[in-house]
Amino acid sequence: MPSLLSEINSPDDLKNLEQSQLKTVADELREFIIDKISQSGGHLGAGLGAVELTIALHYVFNTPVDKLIWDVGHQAYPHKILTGRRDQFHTIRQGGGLSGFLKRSESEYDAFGAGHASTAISAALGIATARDLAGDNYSVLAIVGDGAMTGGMAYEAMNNAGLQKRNLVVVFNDNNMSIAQNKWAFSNYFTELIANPSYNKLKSNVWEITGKLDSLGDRIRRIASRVEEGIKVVITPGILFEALGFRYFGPINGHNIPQLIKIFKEIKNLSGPILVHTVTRKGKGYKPAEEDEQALHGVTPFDKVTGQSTKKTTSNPTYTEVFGNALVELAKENQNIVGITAAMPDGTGLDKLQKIFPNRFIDVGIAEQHAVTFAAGLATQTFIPVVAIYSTFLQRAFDQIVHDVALQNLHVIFALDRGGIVGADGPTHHGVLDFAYLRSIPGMVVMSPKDEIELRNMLYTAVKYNSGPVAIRYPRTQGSGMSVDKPFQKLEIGKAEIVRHGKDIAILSIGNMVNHSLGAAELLIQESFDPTVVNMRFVKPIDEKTLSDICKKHKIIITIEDHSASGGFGSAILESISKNNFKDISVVVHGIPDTFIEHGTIPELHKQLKLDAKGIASLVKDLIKTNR
Ligand SMILES: Cc1ncc(C[n+]2csc(CCOP(=O)(O)OP(=O)(O)O)c2C)c(N)n1
Repeated sequence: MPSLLSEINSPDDLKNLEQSQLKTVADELREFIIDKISQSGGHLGAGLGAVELTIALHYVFNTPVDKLIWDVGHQAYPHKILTGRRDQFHTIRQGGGLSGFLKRSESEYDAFGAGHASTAISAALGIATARDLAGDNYSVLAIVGDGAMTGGMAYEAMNNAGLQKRNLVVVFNDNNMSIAQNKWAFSNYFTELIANPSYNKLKSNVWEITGKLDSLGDRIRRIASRVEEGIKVVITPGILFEALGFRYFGPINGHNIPQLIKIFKEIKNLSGPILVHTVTRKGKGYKPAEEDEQALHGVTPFDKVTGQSTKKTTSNPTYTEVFGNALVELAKENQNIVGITAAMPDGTGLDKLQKIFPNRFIDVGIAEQHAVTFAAGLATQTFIPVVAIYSTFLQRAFDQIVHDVALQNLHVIFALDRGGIVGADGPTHHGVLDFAYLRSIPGMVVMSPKDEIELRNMLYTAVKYNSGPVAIRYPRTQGSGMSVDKPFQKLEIGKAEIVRHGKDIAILSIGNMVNHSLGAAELLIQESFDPTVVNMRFVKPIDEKTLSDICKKHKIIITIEDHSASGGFGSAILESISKNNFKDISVVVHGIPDTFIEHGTIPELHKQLKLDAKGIASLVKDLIKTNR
């Protein structure tokens, strides 16, 4: 018998099924996701937890006319499969394949693009406003996790939605987990409440009593005002949302399809802002993912039976690990060091600090803006905050870096992991704008290490610097595996290092591109070219002394960066050359062109962008030839 899932090519096919068949669809969908993601890797737990929710939403609502706006988008794999992308699903996150997040250009069912958290309610309210202005009539739903609810933007949007009173549904998908344990003050409250037997008994009574949902709000209030303290508990989960102008429904079991369908059908025709609180289990239906929600949030290919990764592990530590270990070493010596993460303790390597100095580790939730100003506050009191945030997510906190940190010249250290091309997560996650947004800020020091030892030394230098904000930017990859068992060394701020002396051309490089440039130099030497290679180390301040020497000895410079060619490291070199009036020098800036780069593996993308050794060598060769 053909599986039900194989017959579903759009939500219309789902709607043609009997409600009693949907449980089978859910089972098949889960199996399909586990099977495919075990081969390709990707986000696992969130999607498994949202299977029934997705089915119920597409069953009840008239998508794509009705709009589903998924927050982050990592939980939208079931949505992708049910909306015509089942047969391409095995290509997810691979070059040329489906995106791992939501993308308007990928499907008309992806009403709004995502990848970063806490944006869905704002986008949904914008769409709802457009609908009303155009005199249209369709439903708009934002599906938001409890992790995403730790981001301030979610409240900014709810506040505005509550005042605008437009028809808008927020489905609050509460699995009590972010990637790590969620840092949401209300989580404990909801968890205790939902687990409370008297609450559950009262709740089912209330559901029976209240009957029709369109009068639920008023009737619950009437009931609650009449009865004892106990029943008041029933309405309290909604108080937060009700105060913001939302009518609250829930909490309901987000794995119970009939219950989900019932509530969605009933709220569909209600007006005003509505919040449906569904309680789900991250990784639902797959034991390893249920048992270790954090580890199986995002996975590399794995063994379906054990849940263990099948990826061959090499022993080289990642830059993240090197950073995490170095920070612990430094924190042992300096009690003022405090590590701050925005919901990514493992991803940033701060979990190491958390284990050893839990008091000096703070996870602020998905709240990058708050993280930065919070760090600024700490820095005013002589603490040394190390704010470890992925380059792409720090984009959010630009004003906080400017206004709260730099303007007051506070000693805050920014550790930007995932600088440069990040691979499978694609354009929402590439960290290719950071040099530009950081170096434009007065007083900011911006550095990027060529290898693991330099990363350690940069962190050490940043701790000792004590004269204002410092940013260190490093890539997602593993290091070279070099021994880092060496004492820390303080670097001179703004001092470059010439790693190869030549005469035909100067290749000025930064960060992970220094090695690629050295690789290019090797290829060029084989063809009798003789390039100079410089590890500039600092995007700000630029080493003008070294640059002056380079300009005197070379006629051509090429700058290489794993960053947008516009406004970054190469631009800093050009500005410096222009300011100092260095003469008779031709400069080519090579980085990422003025376009968003899709997903693929890091080596594939570097190759495509001519940021690998071969690509750099070919550019250099052409330059030398045309300048002869
Ligand atoms: C601005 C921003 N910071 C950090 C992240 C990394 N991130 C991706 S998913 C996630 C957890 C989201 O938790 P939740 O909304 O509860 O969804 P769940 O995975 O539990 O379904 C985080 C922190 C992000 N996508 N965007």
